[in-house]
Amino acid sequence: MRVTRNSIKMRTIICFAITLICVCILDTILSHNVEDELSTTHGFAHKCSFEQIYCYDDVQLPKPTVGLLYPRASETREVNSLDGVWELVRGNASDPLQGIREKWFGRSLRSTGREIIKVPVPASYNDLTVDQELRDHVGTVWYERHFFVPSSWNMSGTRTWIRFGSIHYACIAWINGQRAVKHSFGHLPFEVEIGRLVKYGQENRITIMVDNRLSNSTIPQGAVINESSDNGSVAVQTFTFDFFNYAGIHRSVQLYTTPAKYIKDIELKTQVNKQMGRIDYRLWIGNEQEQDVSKYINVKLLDRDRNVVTHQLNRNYHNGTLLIPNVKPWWPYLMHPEPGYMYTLEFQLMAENDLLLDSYQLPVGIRSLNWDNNSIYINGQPIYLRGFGKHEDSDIRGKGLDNALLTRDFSLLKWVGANAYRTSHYPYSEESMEFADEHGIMIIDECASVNTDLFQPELLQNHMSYLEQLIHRDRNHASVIAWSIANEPRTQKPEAKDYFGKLANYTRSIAQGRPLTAASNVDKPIKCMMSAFLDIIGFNRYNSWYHNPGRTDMIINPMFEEALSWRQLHQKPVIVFEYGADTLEGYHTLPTFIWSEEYQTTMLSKHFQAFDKLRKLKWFIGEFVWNFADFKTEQTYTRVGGNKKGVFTRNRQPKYSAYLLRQRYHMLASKLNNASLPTDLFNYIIDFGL
Ligand code: GCB
Repeated sequence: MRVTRNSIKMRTIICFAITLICVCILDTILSHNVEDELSTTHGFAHKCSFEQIYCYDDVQLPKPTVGLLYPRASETREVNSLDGVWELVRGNASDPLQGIREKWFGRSLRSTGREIIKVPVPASYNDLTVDQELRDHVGTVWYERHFFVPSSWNMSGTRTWIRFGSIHYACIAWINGQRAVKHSFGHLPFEVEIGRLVKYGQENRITIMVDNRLSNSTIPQGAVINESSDNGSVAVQTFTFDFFNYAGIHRSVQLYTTPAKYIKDIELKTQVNKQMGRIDYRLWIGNEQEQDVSKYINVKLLDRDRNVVTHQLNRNYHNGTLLIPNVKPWWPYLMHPEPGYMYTLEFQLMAENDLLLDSYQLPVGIRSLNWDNNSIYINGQPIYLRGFGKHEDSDIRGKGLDNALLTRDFSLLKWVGANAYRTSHYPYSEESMEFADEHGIMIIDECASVNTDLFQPELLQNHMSYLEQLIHRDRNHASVIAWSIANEPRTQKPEAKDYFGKLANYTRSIAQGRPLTAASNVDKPIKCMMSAFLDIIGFNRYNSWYHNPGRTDMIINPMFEEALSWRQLHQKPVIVFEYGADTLEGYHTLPTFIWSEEYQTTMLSKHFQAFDKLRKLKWFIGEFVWNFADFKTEQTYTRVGGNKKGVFTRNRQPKYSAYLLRQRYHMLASKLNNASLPTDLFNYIIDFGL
């Protein structure tokens, strides 16, 4: 909890409430039909009276997602990327839906006469240019590009799809002027079959309207208010979360093909028992209603060197089990000499005449995951999490996928000896999930509910739907060890109890063998209306920063006492999800002074003492520094160019504290898992024998 920011938060919350009604009325008048199109709820109607606004009886459970396998080329599939340079037109901030009324999607964006900006995809659009209005834009922007679809894809028996890794926040896409798809959550993929919309062997046009506005029912929440400026009334996006509201086409856009009858979806569950590995798989077949020509599936498990380890021919092509003697289990980094061991599971859907119908390869790490009231266990071993809260954030590209940055981040994570991170405060890219699998980095996978307040039924419906899409996307990743359902929701409010009770019940029913957690920041555990529904208790606490700034002598006891009181209340494993201090790189003070590199280092060291006292009690399972790297926030007088609590700079160079943290994390791995220490962990100082 940030004591110094309470007044800002109160003001924002009051604005939220007052302006909510205005925004709704204004939007209804302006754009009723289009808002219907962009709405994240589906014909939601609740019958509760005004006094009972938080009645969730009419909230419908989300429909299970089926499909969305990550596009991978195979003998039967092709993938063409639409990443590259697109054209962008900024919508009118005072009339966000003008482009829909005027049907900009029906012709080239150039013909609107508006300024065209060439922008890369994937990237956030905000920081690409020197235009402040584009950076701070509220409302819609329009993207367009032309592309070819190979004529070879125009065969009966081939389906053409388009898949978007993530667009923030809501969007509608048209192909050659015809509506293809709409989607409303940032950070999650969606796709649509487009064979009926494209011209094969000819040029096609794709137009996408992206709307970055957040409301009281979006995940995360926000409110658009109108404020007077020197140029008249302007729309301002308000929110309480502490990161920049980057927007745009954030992840790759891909065209791909599948055969008519194809492997539509795959679900895996893995276990390890002594030397024996086990994979239970379930397949969904697309177009099954057509005359049933499929006969069987060939399932092959390939090791890292592409040798076939196990092979199975299964006449039941909906589910099956593979047993793997002498399995190489998936282990977290520094818990085993060969961490992150990934196999490849190949499924071949075969026809009666032994012809190959479809083929898909899925990377798989084989491991067991269990938990009880004291710990989480991987392959039967209790784990201790050493890690970070992170952000997808970097200079210029914002939240745009950047494989170079991912490579650097994973290299730093391993250098510093971390074995885990939380995807604070939204799902990270599918590419990063593969990096995590391969490097043995454990993931607490968080949905985009940040600082959730105003717990109305529409929000719950979206929240459940968001978690459903997240769990569907990430369920097959060995690295995912828990689902985080929220960060710092206002759980001291009585209405949070029913809300989180319903949310946790639903999420547990689809949790794919992972525990539920969340990051709480209430000042006393007893006040939290959410934590009783969780399997792992997580909390955020900024002793010596928001609490008692400057006092590094007020860390060990409060941290110890707080963790203990969470434990005493719930008898569940406890983890600290956030602690930290803003630190200006290059600012040094002796004795330590707040914001200096020395202060951050001392603050970490004091926390280590509290964590070691807690570790002795056996139910304390991890420590996550806030944050891995500095990141951009909205403009406020509490942030100098963003949040500076990174142990690394925004440009991914170490601050002074990184060296201390590195010693701690590697020595924890050595103590708990017999990992060998890096030779450069300590610099040579003196030979005491001389
Ligand atoms: C928190 C939030 C995180 C902020 C952090 C801070 O509690 O979870 O999003 O960035 O505090 O530095 O204020």
